[in-house]
Amino acid sequence: MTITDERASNPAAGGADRPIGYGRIQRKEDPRFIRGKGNYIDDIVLPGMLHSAILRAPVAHATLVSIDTTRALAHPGVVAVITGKDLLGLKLAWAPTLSADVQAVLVTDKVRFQGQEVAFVVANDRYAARDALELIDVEYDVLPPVIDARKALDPGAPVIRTDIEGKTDNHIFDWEAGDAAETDAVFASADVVISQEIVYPRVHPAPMETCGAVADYEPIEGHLTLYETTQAPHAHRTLFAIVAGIPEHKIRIVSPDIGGGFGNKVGIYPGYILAVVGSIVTGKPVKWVEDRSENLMSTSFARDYIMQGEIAATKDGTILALRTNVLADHGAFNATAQPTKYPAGFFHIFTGSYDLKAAHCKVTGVYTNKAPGGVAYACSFRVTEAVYLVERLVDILARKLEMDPAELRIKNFIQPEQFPYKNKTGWEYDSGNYEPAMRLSMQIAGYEELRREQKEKRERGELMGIGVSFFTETVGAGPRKHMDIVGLGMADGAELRVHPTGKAVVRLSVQSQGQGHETTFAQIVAEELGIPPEDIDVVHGDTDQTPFGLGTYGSRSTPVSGAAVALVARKVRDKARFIAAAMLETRPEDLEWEKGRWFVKGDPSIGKTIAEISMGAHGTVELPEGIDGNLDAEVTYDPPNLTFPFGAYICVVDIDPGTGHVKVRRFIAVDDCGTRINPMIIEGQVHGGLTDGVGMALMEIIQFDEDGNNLGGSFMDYLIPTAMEVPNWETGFTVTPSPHHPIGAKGVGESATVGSPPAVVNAVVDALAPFGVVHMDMPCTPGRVWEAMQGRPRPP
Ligand code: PCD
Repeated sequence: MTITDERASNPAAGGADRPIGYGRIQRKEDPRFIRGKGNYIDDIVLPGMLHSAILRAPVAHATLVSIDTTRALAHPGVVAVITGKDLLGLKLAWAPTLSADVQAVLVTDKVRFQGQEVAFVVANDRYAARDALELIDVEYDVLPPVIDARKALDPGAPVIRTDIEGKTDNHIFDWEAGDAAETDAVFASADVVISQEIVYPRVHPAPMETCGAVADYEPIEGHLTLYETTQAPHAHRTLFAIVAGIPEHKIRIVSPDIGGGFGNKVGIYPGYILAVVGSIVTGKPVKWVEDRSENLMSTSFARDYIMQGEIAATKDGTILALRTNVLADHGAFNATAQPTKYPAGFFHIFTGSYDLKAAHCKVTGVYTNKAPGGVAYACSFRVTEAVYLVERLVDILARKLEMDPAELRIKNFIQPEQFPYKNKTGWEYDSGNYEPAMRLSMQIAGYEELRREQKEKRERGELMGIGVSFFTETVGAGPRKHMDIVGLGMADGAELRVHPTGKAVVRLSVQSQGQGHETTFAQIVAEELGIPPEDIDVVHGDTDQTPFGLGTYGSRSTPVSGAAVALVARKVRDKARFIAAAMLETRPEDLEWEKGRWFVKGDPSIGKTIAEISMGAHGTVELPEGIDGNLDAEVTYDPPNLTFPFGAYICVVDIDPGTGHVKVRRFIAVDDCGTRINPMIIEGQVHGGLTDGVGMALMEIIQFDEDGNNLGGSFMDYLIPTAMEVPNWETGFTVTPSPHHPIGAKGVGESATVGSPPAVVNAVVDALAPFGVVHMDMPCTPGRVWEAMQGRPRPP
């Protein structure tokens, strides 16, 4: 392991950057990954293990008339075929979702989206299972589907959720935040009002590894071991106990290495439950792994918000108020992952980074005949949608007022002395210092020079666009008194043991999917105790070995679990002081800490290192009253607030006037995630998120035809960016620590996905300004850009 202690101050950060625990060290998990020795779900092979496949509905909306499994059962190698009727008998046909709705595990009455689970085949091998799917005879009676969310509430629209007693429409919820009357009053007297419908289309997290599970039910002890691609092993265990009626202490969830989560692996999908049922029914371990199309068509989508947004401002560009009305397409079951009290997630952070007089938002959720989900794909619960809305609107305002979009933003920023800042919809931003971040990104970009270049090019008819965005994220959910998921408070645990020789193991309730937790969480302990990171083992992803906690999503691991780890290390340090005092025959209050050791005040030559203290604790030293013989501790951390990282992004695009093709020429990203642990990992997180953002802005969309056929069900149609489509990222940072986090860190994992789509679209629209284009909806594909140039913008 290369350790370069990155303690040198960073001029751009005003000298404040002091990365934690040796800073930019290489990732401890990478030797295993780059040698192909990772252990993913499909690598798990248990003795006698069976394989499975799911029959999926070919249509979006249909009554299930009959289903005949005789031919499939007779197929060689097939061990069991399970239908919805079988599940009804087991009371497992419907499972609770993360949003207090239910979802069909297998269809019993009606198909509600194309790709829905209809039957489950268990066989000796994968091929037999797949082949048998074609031998299941199903008769459907096709019904008219609801595909356009705008028509979901029309009188006479087909009712999708006939399973809900008394349901006569497709309405799920209405939710609002802010003060409507106050906001309307500000709008009524404003000099300038701009308004725009902005669509954030349906996209998919599309992680490299699809979802999968291996279920191993042991009938004698009644013990279930479930290997699963999950971002939240403990929450899944509790839900499985509730759904399957297996006592919680007899369930072990193991989440091994995960090939990307991005929110896709938060929910509980029918496939996981079916693997368990398959194992119970056959008495053998059962593996289920979905293919790419199954992943894109049936597991959680993200976004799908139709937003009508408005800004009220003065003539000189002071933003006064924001209001929006949103139609949220939740698909056939409301399975959105978010804290219970927030049906639209944290969308009400849509006031962004600006100091406003008033704000109001209303969100209406509807059912359609599409896959359920609405996951926080690389976004803390709808913050992506919120940031996209406000950052597009601010750009539209800048155009209207003929102001520079960066200067307009700077003029309206919440000022450093206003933090902690209470916004108009109930959030308290912990800390921020926005203008330096914006100015730094402008400096890296050479902003004025770019504008000059653009002017010249415009005169020559070339299409160059410069897009600015500024975002505030809302991560680290969340205080237990406000936030829970299906009744489980959003806290996280950490356990730390220092072994007699001074090596340590820290056990986490969160679950890495590639973010590098094995490295960064060891770094936090290293910072607090002075044990080198390579001597600290990080254990996660196994409910039998780790403390309870809600898991990894919404960039909450560092804000919540990272805090737990810092505090558990401090607990150990405090205990070590008593033991060191006993060893040195002095009083604890006469000792002073320096990284890695307690020493006698005034005589640094007399002291004990953590390793010596640990040996003392486990050895023969006489321990003080009330101190037991170990250096272990545990903590459950309930965050007092979320953390609010932020960033300033600038994107430069060139558009080919002949084809409408958008090339992202440059992208400058300045991020502030408070105290940084590992700058290299942070850069990796930012690079990944920016790539995601370019993908959504330019090419990714899950679309449907009018019959409800999914048109984005493979990587032939659902395009994701490669190295060819992205530029060399130019990153910078500022450091504004979180005042309430023990080490001042904020999350960063999703920041770039949140901040980059508006920067790219703002750049595209800026390039198209000569054509009078004020807005265009994502993805800005060549076809759509070309149509916009002809004055014919196409709705998604
Ligand atoms: N960090 C540092 N410093 C600071 C912060 C942070 O260093 N200040 C680092 C840490 O430690 C880690 C990372 O960085 O390692 C991240 O973090 P965060 O922010 O805390 O986050 P998390 O929790 O850990 O994670 C999560 C995220 C999310 S959420 C998502 S989407 C994505 C991201 O993460 N995903 C992923 N990133 C990533 N990466 C990878 N590789 N893979 C993946 O999958 Mo969601 O809600 O789920 O949608």
